[in-house]
Amino acid sequence: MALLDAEMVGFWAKLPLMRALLLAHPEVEFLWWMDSDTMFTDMAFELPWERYGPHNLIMHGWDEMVYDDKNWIGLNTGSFLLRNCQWSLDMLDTWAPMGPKGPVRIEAGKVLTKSLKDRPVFEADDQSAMVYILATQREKWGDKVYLENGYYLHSYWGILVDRYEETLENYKPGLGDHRWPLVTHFVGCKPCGKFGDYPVERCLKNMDRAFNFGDNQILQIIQGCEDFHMIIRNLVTTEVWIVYACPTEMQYSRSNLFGMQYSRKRYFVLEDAALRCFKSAPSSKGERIAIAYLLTALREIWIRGDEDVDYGYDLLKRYRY
Ligand SMILES: [Mn+2]
Repeated sequence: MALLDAEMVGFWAKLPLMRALLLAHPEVEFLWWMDSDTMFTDMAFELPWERYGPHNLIMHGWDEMVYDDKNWIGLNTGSFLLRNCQWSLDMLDTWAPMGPKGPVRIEAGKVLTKSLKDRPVFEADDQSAMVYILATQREKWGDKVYLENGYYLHSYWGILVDRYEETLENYKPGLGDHRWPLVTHFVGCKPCGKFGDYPVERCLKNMDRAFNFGDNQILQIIQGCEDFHMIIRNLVTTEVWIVYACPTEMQYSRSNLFGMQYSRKRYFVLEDAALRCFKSAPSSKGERIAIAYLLTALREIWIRGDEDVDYGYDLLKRYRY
C-alpha cells in the first residue's frame, strides 16, 4: 500500500492524511477523523454544531485533565472534528514533529512520559503529543479547542459492549452518551497486530456486537418501508439469512421509445461480500441481506442518475443521512 509519508506510520498516519484532505477539499468545512477501531453506534444522534462556532478542533476530553493534570488520557484522538482553515493546518504542523518513526519518535516518547501524568514508557503517540501541546501552549491554541464530554464523541468500548442489551431495553437512539453511545472505540484492541491489550476473541466478538448494534438501527429505519421484509439480527449473530423485496419506491415503470412500459424493479442481495442486483426476486430463501445503508446509498445514486424518474419521498433526505 502506498504511504502518504513513510515516516509517519502507525497512529501518526492520520496527520499527513488529514493535511492532504483539507487541502484537496476546500469546500468541506469540517473533517471528522474516525480511527479504524471506532464505530458509529448511535445513528440518530445529531452533533450540537451550535456549540462549535468559535472552535476549530473538537475532541472528547476534559479541560481539567488536560490543562491542570496533564493526564495523557485527558483527551482522545481516535474520533475528532477538525475545521478546514489555516489554524488547523498550523496545528497539524505543530503536532507533527514528534511523529517521524525511529530515534525522533523514541526520544519524544521519553519527553512525553516525563511530562504527562500516568503515561507508560513507549514511543511518542499523537494523543500524548496533543495533550502536551495544549498543556504547554494553552494561550496559543486553547481558545479554538473544544473538549467535549456532553456525549460520546469517543468512548471506551470495555464499559459499553456488555450493556448493549440493557441499552436496547431501556433507551432509544439519539442520546449519544453513556445511555446510547454515539461512537464505540475499541481502544487497545489490535486484532491484526502483536501487541493488543485485550484477548483477540473478546475484541472481535464485541466488534461484531457493536457493528450489529449500529447496523440494526439502520435496518429498522429501512424496515419502515412498505413491501420490505427483513429480520433484525440478534447482536451476537454475524450471519443474517433473509429474503426481502425492494422498497416500493424502487418499483416503477416508464415508457421506452415505442411507448412500451417496462419495469425497473430490482432486487439487491449480498453474495460472497459482493452486492448483486437482480431483475427478478432471488429464488433462494437463504440470500444474505445487503448492508442496509449501502443499499440506501446505492439506490440514491441509481435513482438520481435517471432523469425520467420521479422518486417521490426520498429516504436519504427523510432521515438526513
Ligand atoms: Mn483507536
